[in-house]
Order: sequence, then structure tokens, then C-alpha cells
Amino acid sequence: MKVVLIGVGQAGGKVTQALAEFDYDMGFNAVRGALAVNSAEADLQNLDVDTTLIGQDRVKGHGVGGDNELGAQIMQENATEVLDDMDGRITTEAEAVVVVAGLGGGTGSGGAPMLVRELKRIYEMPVYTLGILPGDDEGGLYQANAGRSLKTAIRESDSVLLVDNDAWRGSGDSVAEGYERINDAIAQRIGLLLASGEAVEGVGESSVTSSTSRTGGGPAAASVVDSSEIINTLRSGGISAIGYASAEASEDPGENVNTITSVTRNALLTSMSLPDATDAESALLVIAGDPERLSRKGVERARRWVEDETGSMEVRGGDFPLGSDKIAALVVLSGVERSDRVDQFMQKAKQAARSQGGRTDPEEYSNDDLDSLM
Ligand SMILES: Nc1nc2c(ncn2[C@@H]2O[C@H](COP(=O)(O)OP(=O)(O)OP(=O)(O)O)[C@@H](O)[C@H]2O)c(=O)[nH]1
Ligand SMILES: [Mg+2]
Repeated sequence: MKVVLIGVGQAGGKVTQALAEFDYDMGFNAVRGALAVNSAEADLQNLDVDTTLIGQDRVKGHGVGGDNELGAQIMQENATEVLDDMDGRITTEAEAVVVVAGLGGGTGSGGAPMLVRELKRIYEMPVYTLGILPGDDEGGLYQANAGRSLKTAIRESDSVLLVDNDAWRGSGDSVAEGYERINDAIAQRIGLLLASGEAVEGVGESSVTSSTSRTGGGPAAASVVDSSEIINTLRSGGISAIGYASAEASEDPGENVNTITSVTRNALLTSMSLPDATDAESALLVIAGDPERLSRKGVERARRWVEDETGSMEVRGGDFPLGSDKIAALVVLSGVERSDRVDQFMQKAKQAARSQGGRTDPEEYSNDDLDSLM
């Protein structure tokens, strides 16, 4: 799936850069444009992607310090400029726009949903949010900000792909090491998902198989994932999550039936970006690996297992041919907002909002809409 990425705020910019780099290093070419937008000048200077500084008149390049209402306001005032900076790429090539942000801060938290709204006004294509939930040990302001931002982003976006900052952190990591590891994990997983919907060229022998099987009707023709399957899986809206696992594969596809089911189990049960999200409205299972090693029977068995596990009648499945001696499973779950993790987070965010003072009325909070955030 060809996308344009727009990172908002510090986390948004760093994750956007990590994704753009992964896509470039792998030769996938799914990322057709990448822009980082921030109100903090220093955080843009460390990035290699295109950048746009916003809100200079208000915060003089110093960021909004966690004030997400100000973040939203600044984005609104600068939306035309940001959209102009993206325009050429979006109209010519992209199949979707992905707005990336940490939901707990200020610039990204307020700015991302506002930018999504502005993009939806102009473009027909899906606009997704790739949102990062603050870890459990982050302070009340982050939790409260993320709660409002998430609710608003769900309303404005075609889907909010959520990554919990606690999901992929290493146990002994410092905060900085933790971010780096999480950003790499996000780049790899989301990067593979985007690339799985592309005819990949230049990544070894298997790329030939990929493009011929699509157009020429080889044995795998019906099963190679394309962009529309990603878009259709996410069509149920709300919150989505992604999981990934891989294992060494045998050269004999018959021996890989169990490998395919076990990587699929691991992806769904132990590595989701939103831990314990298993009930879903729809799902996509992508099995990546050397087509010579993939087993049809294994892929179909794994897909049916995902149906059982998620309780969804709408589980798409397909291959992503790649030159590798490993087999990997990518699982995308869509419509997971009723998961325990989201419930718990929302309770915590409401409590935090109450004790932050200001917007204290929990009823008002639970009914908050874009206008109240903006
Ligand atoms: N995964 C990940 N999360 C990050 C990273 N940097 C910050 N975060 C998280 O993102 C959230 C928001 O932080 P920032 O992105 O720094 O905030 P901002 O959008 O720049 O907002 P202001 O600095 O207030 O203008 C917090 O919950 C952080 O924990 C990162 O590199 N990776
Ligand atoms: Mg910042």
C-alpha cells in the first residue's frame, strides 16, 4: 500500500523517520512521502525527513509543553501550510495517508486528530492514525491527554492503529533505549504491512515470483495480499492493532504447516501492539516468506484459527512473498475498542483528567468531542 506519512510531534517525527528508513533500506518503496511536523524546532533538526515547523508565532519554536488544546489550535491555524507541503505526493501516488503521533503529549496529541480532520475534508482516500499510547508509568497529564486524543482520533480517522508503549519495550531498557526499540519494532511491523500490499521489486528472487504471480496467475495468484485487503480490513473503523512473530522455516513446505500456525499464534497471543486485544470485528493474516516454502494448507489452517480466536467472520488471509529462510506472521485486528486494555486505559485517562483539574466533570469528559479538545 502506497502511503504518505505525516508525523506530528516528537514521537510522531521519530516513528515516521524510522518507518521511512526501514522502507528505504528494504527497498519496498511503499512510503511515497514522509513529513514531520512539530512546534518544537530542535526536535525537527535531528530528522532526515522533510519537516515543517508550526506555531512559531505562538510558542517560538519551543513546543506546547503537553498542552494538547494548544497543539490542536496550532495545527488548525497551520493546516493549509502543512497540507500544501504534502499535496504533490498525496494526489499523485498515495493510496492512504497515515498520521503518526504520540497521543500523550501536546503537539501530536492535539495536532494529529486535527490534521486528520483537515485531510478528510480534502481527500477521498483513507486517513489513518498511527497512535502511540503512553506507558503505564507515564504521568497523569499524558494519560488524560491520550484519552481525549484517542477518542477524537477514533471519530476523525478511518482507523486508529494503536501501539501501547508498554507492548514492545524491552524489560531492562532505559526510557531512551525503550523508545528506540519500540520505534524499530513499529517500523518493521507497519513497514512490512504496508509493503505486503505492494508488488515488491529488488528484494531478491522472490520478488519476481511476487509480481508474476499477481499478474500471470501462478499457483499463488489468488493469495498474495494487496492494498485493498488492508483497506477493507480496516474499514470497520475504531481501533486496530498489529502483531508479528517469525520462525525458521524448513525448505519443505509440508514441514511448515505447523510453523505457520505457531507463528500466527505467537503473533496474536504474545506480540500484539495492544496486549490482550483478541476480539475483533475483522482481521488480516499475512504470512511472509519464500513462496517455495509456504504451505497453502498451513496458511488456511492459521487463518481459520484466527477466526476462532477473534470471533470474527471476516478474516482475510494472504501471502507476502519475500526472499527469506524464515516465515513470519503479521496479524492486523480491526475493531478492538472493546478490549480490556482499552477499557482500562480509558478509565485511567478519565481519572487522570479529573485529578488534573480544569476539565473535571467526568460526564463531560466521557462525552468529549472534537470541539472540546480543540
Ligand atoms: N514509542 C515512542 N514514544 C515516544 C517517543 N518519544 C515520545 N514518546 C511518547 O509520546 C508521547 C508524547 O510525547 P511527544 O511526542 O514528545 O510530545 P509532542 O507531541 O512533541 O508534544 P509537546 O512536546 O508537548 O509539544 C509520550 O507518551 C511519550 O512517552 C518515541 O521516540 N517513541
Ligand atoms: Mg515535543
